[in-house]
Amino acid sequence: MSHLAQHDSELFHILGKEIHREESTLELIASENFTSQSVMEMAGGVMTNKYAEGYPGKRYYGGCDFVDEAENLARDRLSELFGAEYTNVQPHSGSQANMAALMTFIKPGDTVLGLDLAHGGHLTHGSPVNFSGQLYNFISYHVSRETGRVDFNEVDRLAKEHQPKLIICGGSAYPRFIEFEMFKEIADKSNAFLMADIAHPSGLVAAGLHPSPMPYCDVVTSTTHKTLRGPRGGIIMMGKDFENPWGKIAAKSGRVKMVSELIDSTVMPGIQGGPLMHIIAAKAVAFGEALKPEFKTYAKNVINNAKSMADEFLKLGYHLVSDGTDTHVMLIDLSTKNITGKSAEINLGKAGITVNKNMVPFDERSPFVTSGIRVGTPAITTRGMGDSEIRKIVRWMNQIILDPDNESLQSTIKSDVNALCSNFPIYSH
Ligand code: DSN
Repeated sequence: MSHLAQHDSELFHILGKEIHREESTLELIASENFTSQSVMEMAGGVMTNKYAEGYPGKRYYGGCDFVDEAENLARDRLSELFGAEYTNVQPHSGSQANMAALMTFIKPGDTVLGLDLAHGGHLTHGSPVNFSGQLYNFISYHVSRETGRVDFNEVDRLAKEHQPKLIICGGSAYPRFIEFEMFKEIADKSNAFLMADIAHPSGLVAAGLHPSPMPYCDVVTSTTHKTLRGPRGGIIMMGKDFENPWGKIAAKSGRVKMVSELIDSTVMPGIQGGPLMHIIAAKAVAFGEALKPEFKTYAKNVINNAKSMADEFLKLGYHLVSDGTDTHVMLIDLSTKNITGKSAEINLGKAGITVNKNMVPFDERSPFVTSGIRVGTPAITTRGMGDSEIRKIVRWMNQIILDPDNESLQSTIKSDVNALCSNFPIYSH
């Protein structure tokens, strides 16, 4: 740090402001978290210097002995964490993990079912502004208006009608357990591959507190920086590897290639070049942390805190999509509160409470305005906050949502937020 201060005071100053922001505000964005200092040390370390295109033992560059050790450790720990026979730790992000999985299992133009973005899905699950919606024929399924949960009658009907090659389950704003078993039944009936995107609940899955996709899904993708609390990045896994059904032959041996080999080559050289070895090594650190018993306690606290948060919002008369949560995330429909998601995000931000505006199912507003906000507990739980802090935070949020233009209220709450945060420091120095 002193080097940065000495050699680039401009960036050092910007970094200082970001550290202060993270320490002094309440991070309720459901996809964010605070990594350990060990993870950051590895992510900021010398492995950033190394080119290592290829995979351990089969690189296109010399000098890879130690990055090979780090990548092997990352893969082994990840396999142990999720009970996965195959893992790939190289995707730079969740979107690249999804791109690699889709490009391995299906061809451009093929039909895929994915959860609509406004109903909790993700850009890479078929949004028309994303590669997924542009390369493949995505058909969206939705949540039911009554329950806020995936409408399996619709998924079943769409699968029969469109005979998809692949179905994606999971998303970025789905507060309930992903129903892998139900999706598997439907995928089997239409002979479709089943892909799970567990970017959001992966830490809860790792802790055994959310059902595992491994017995049901052909391929599973995730990010590493949300509930899993690692560095920013992506991963791909398979519970069981299998002979590829497309008859692709390995050039040298003449044998049929396994799907794992196809995924590996889709990631590199298919869509990525040099892997980020510092990040892969930092993923290994995070997976090691997630294998410890303390991580299970953390994940349990994340869910308990989300339940307290949901309970307090419901008591105050808010409409939560699906009426609550099983996980770390809640989607709050503000359409009866006379405020847009955009205005709530801005005004809560002025009081030091960070959330993101989010479309809600059947939203009539645009994604830039929205009728809802998404909130989550992974980051504040890492700080050590619990039930009483959570209820206090929700009451502050309620005051601001009911009186969004009251600047003096925002500034009073901001001081309270600062005081609360100072009792729960993230990094000790
Ligand atoms: N942007 C992520 C999220 O906030 O959930 C998903 O990619």
